[in-house]
Amino acid sequence: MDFELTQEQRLVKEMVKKFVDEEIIPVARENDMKCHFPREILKKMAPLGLLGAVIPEEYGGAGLDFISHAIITEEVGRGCSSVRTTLSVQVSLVELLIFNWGTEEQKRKYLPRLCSGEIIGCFGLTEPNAGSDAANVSTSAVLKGGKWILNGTKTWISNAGVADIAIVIARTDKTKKHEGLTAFIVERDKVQGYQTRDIENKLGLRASNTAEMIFQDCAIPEEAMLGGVGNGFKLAMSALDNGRFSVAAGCVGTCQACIDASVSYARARVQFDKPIGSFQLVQDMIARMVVETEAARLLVYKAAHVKNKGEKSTFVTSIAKYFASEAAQKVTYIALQIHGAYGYSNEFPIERHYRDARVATIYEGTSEIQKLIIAREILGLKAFA
Ligand code: COS
Repeated sequence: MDFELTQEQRLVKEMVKKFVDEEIIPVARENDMKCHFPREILKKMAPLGLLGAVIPEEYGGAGLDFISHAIITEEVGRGCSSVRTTLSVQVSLVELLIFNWGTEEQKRKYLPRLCSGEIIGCFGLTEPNAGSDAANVSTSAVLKGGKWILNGTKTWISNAGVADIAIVIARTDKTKKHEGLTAFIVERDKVQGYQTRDIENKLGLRASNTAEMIFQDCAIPEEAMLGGVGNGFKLAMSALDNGRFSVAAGCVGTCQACIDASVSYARARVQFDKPIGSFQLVQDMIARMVVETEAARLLVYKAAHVKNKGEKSTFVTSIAKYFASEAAQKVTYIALQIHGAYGYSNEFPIERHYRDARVATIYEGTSEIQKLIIAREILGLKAFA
């Protein structure tokens, strides 16, 4: 076991840290206030390889390993969870899904354009009645005259309102539950009967896009199917194995941002004639933040290690996602406490991190779902059949 980063991973960290400090952090507050989706930042990330870190170079990616992917995602999360969410969807849910399940033609068609930022992707699984019960999808896909006809509504889909392509999980067989689902790639500007409606007034992630997708007799080509008829549920779960990893890495970044801000605040803020960082109760808070963050980071790296070996990573990923997203709740809470009233205003970034972190224990599978996945692996017993 080697806890040292490789030379390549260190260089990646240095490069992305500089990018985040110079290009993401200075505009994060304003983008949050204006609910502005920062497409211009994505354009700058692409040439650095940040939009396709783990995709092989032959498909337009940077060909990096999953530890590097974690480092990039953590650093972006340190700057802004809205940008990190967009990145997580683009790389972990869309690109890796096409890379792992697509035909050679689909990979060549979409991956270089996704990695270069020419197109943005989204992943449509969740529906009004299919959240934690992901197999309960009712959006239908029926093959008629050589076209798949989609009907139904997806909700809470990150990037949907700004995405050029959407991976959509739909029901192709009503007589089956899990095996009745299939995935499709929908190209927005090539179809009719597909609309999106932005979800406004979110607690956090205000500079990211979240939308509903509405399909009404939307005809897509037969070859738009991804990964085989009946494989939609497995494909969605494998996407979440990567999406949850990315959320976990982003949460480590949020935690690190809170530590950095709290340390400098606790050194500078004087009360009772002393920097508040010299009080033991504040030191207790700093120590708890550091331990939570370090443990979360190591769990993310462990999941990355399993992914680098090409092994199934559901179990370790759920552990990392559960721990890191819960850590982000605790750490943002403590950071706000250290900042006192100043933390309650957006004059300091803590207020934004506090709001942005909240969704991390909910999206891409709640903490409760992660615990069911972890426990059933150990027990060999499922909570529900
Ligand atoms: N990769 C590949 N295949 C997987 C898989 C994975 N990570 N997880 C499950 N599968 C397969 C199983 O192997 C099983 O196939 P077989 O019948 O051939 O063995 C099939 O998929 C059904 O799996 P399972 O029995 O685990 O399905 P459940 O309905 O019990 O799934 C949970 C339960 C709760 C784990 C699942 O529905 C889930 O993760 N829900 C949360 C959804 C979510 O995170 N939504 C967030 C928004 S999406 S961005």
